[in-house]
Amino acid sequence: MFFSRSQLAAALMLAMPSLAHAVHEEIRLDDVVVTAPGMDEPLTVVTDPKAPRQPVPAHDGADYLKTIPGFSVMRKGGTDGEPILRGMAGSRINILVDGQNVLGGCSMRMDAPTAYIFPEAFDRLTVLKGPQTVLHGPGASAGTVLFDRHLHPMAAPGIDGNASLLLGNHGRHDEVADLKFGSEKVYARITGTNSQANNYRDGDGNTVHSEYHRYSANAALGFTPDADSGLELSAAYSDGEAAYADRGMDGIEFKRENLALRAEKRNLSERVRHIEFRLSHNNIDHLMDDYSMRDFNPANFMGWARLQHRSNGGKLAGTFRLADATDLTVGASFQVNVHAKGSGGGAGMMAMMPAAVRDDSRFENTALFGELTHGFSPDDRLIIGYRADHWEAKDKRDTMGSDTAGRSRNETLHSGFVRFESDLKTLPATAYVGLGRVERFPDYWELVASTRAGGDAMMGAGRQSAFLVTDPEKTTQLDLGLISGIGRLRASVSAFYNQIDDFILIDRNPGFAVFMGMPSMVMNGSSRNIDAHTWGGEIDLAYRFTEEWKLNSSLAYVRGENETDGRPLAQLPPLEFKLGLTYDNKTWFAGGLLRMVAEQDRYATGQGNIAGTDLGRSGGFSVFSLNAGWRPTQNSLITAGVDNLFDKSYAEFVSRAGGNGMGGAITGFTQTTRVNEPGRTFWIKGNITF
Ligand SMILES: [Cu+2]
Repeated sequence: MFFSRSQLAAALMLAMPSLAHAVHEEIRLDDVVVTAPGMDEPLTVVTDPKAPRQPVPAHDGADYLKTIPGFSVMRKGGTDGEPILRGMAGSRINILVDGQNVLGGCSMRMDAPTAYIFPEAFDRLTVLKGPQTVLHGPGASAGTVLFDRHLHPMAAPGIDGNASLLLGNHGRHDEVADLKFGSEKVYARITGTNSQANNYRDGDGNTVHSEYHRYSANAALGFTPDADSGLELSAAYSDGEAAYADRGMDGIEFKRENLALRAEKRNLSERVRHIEFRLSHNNIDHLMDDYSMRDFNPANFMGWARLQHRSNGGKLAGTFRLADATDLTVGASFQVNVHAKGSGGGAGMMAMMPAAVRDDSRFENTALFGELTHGFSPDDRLIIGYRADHWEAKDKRDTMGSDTAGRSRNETLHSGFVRFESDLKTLPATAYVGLGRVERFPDYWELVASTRAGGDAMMGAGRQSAFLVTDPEKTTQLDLGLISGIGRLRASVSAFYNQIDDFILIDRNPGFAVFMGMPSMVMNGSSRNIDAHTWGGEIDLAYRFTEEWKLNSSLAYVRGENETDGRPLAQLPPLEFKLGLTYDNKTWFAGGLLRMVAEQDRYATGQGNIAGTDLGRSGGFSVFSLNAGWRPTQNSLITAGVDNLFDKSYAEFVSRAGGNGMGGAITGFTQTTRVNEPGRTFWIKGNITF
């Protein structure tokens, strides 16, 4: 993978032994079942995506992120939730799969980038909070999420890998196999995942329209002529279907075809520490309809829609040692995303009427970036970064669909940050303070899938394009925090305050859109710029009171204001607290997890982001879960759990309306204010490594 800031920091640490980092190594308290991974380095959380997690995640990236303090997930059904970091969703979080931006296709946001990520196929999950890196892509004002596969030579000729099997109630079963075979110089890696679940029941016993089936295959051929060099060519294919509890359609196809090439070289010389090159192609083909996975409802006359996103991307970056304690990473990258759309109206025969899929937009980004790390002393570091993004976007719709058809816009945006980190040996602790600014270009969903604000909901409002009027969003954020390890205690605090100029707000309002030349009533999303600020943070704490017993807890909070409208900023999750107690004697282990979420009485009904809008007040809840497990051998692990032991009926504040079709309830399902979370869920998982 790419030479990240943490690797850079690690490289510097070699030259300058740091107490705080040594402390982390020593008392890093790994949980067998991951419930709330803590911050290891300033603003960085690293977790193993192959480890079991509680509550049992759906087989896509969002639910894996939900265990990390600061993240929440907007539920739409059984899978494909929308990840939200500190209340920020969509392209405010830069989510990369092996360094690639995989943008979903759905204009109704069925497929966040995480819908195409099957975490167990990856080696490492890294979260970088805040606008404190410029290396990974544009616009990441809330943070960066990296799902990575290692490009390492094999230790010895032969075969290694791992496999897992998961079984749960409601027909849940997952199978994963990840195999690597070859020698020290060349390897082949084949990974396959399959996951299936029926509709789950909420705590009241109501069935939620949520069944899904997902599968993926990945094949890679790697050349590793020496320990410092690697070249890998890979191909990936995945598809599946998912029922949605919150809307008038289901996802019938989520096809991803991917080809990628990456090369890296480490330690070329004293001066040239690392060179990295990547090229990738992604093709997303998504189909949704209102008749394949649900009963016919005469109120539904939407038929089907096919949406495609074709992306090409590339990057070249190098890290150079300018002086003993000064490293500079510089690079360039490009990305081209072309979106296409086709739809058919009506149900039954009408739905079969073919409509051409044609391009509706093209977004092009080229960027130059640089990040410098300088150690003033063995204990003090300064990290600064700057990034210039050139954007070119084109509205490729016809005049029936958009009143800015054929128009283009060009913009050059600037982002940067400065951060100071210090290892305070007397505490001991590592403290950091950073100031960052991100200029984020509006994404496809904000510019093309949403109309402009102020449309008068008259016939043809769907044509009132946001393409030329929605401005880039500018976030200026202060981050500060502390990571400490004292004896048996390990704790971290991260706090932030930001001012967001031209925050892109989505208003949900009734309007008209044109389907197949016919005006139809829709709940129209429109985008506009407002000024806002948010503040909050996360605390995590772990205390090992004996060799076997450990307590851990986390707290996350965010609060925000829409200054333009004088209302609370929408889609911000309420205060959340987690408390876990685990016993582990190296052979047997067991744990309990209490998750408490406060009520949310700060909301702005009808306002939000591209994934959803506020539904009103939500009540607080507590959910209790248990897990236990056994390590039969060093290379195998069996875990089992009960999530939501007391079968509590509850929903997250940031959610979508439940059991909700286009013209009322989804036939055969109960309508609920929000999509309720699963009731009592049993699961058992086996992992083997070989
Ligand atoms: Cu869709």
